[in-house]
Amino acid sequence: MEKTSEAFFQDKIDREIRIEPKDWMPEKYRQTLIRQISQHAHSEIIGMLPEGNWITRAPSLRRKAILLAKVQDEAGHGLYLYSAAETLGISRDEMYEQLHSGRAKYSSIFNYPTLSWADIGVIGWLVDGAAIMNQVPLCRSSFGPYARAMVRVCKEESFHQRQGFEILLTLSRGTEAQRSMAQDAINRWWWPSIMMFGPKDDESPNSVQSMKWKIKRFSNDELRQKFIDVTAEQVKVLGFTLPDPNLKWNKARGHYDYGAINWDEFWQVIQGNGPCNKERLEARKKAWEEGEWVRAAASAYTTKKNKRNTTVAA
Ligand code: FAQ
Repeated sequence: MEKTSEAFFQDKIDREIRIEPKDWMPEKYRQTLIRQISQHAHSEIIGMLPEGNWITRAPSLRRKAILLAKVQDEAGHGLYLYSAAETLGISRDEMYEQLHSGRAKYSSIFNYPTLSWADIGVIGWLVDGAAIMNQVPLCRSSFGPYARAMVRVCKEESFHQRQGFEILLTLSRGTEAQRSMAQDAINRWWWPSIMMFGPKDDESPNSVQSMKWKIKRFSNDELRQKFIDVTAEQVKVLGFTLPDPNLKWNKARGHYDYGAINWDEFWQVIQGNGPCNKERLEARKKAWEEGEWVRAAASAYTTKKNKRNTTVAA
């Protein structure tokens, strides 16, 4: 019997051959990637807002320079990811429109406020830490442009994670007030950070197909468990605690057990009802509208330059 295009495609995936933009792919594979990569890109761009809030208030010039560089890196990640999504046939303008109209999702985590300087340490340690746990396997994702973009993103994210840990280590050796500020930030960010991995496996509609297509290499719960196991050890070095009385090493499972996640909160946040959803979208829309003249000037300049080059060539 002759093999269908779909069977050839799955066979390539099974043999670990990367799919490139010009290769045949099922429409659903293309749509799944557009959804995931654009959501990822939007997360990087919206993710600049909570930290951007602290650039002018960072406690020293050194801390300001580091934070500025980190936020700039996130912008770069957003741009590589938009480029990767464009190879699938969607335009950047369409992706922005989906974000601004509220049709596209972005990571739940960026809908929480950054209330103190310690939050910047915790975002680096927990949020970038969770992002790395999720993104390292994406370096082996079946779609070439996504997998290649992830290699650089992950290198930069691991620097971000260490800078966050170092902020917390410094606070842990500081005054009582600094220690309690850091513990408060950990208490507020812990649960939202473990929600970043997405719904539990039996409530994750996309996981089975995405794993068959090797877009995802591990399930949401597997990655969440790995992150909890690593973080439960790291927090001991800092001398702080994670706000979960049920967090206990389970020798038989070889993993930490953990308490119940508030899934109602997670679904509320991704449906637009988190503490900062409205503020975040408003900030992006405002930046888009106020940047209109820059886009117009850049495109007028390109037209002029191309015209001049054509005249010279003629
Ligand atoms: N937030 O069936 P699943 C970062 C949605 S980057 C919002 O499990 P899937 C760097 C999901 O889209 C952080 N929505 O979905 C940084 C789906 O919606 P739909 C972003 C979520 O795709 C650090 C529905 O729920 N990273 O932090 C979330 O198989 C510091 C059902 O879920 C990525 O995007 C959520 N947490 O698995 C930047 C990584 N979870 O459209 C600045 C790439 C799920 O079907 C500062 N993405 N949803 O209605 C992925 O790995 C996957 O897309 C998952 C979700 C694992 C997020």
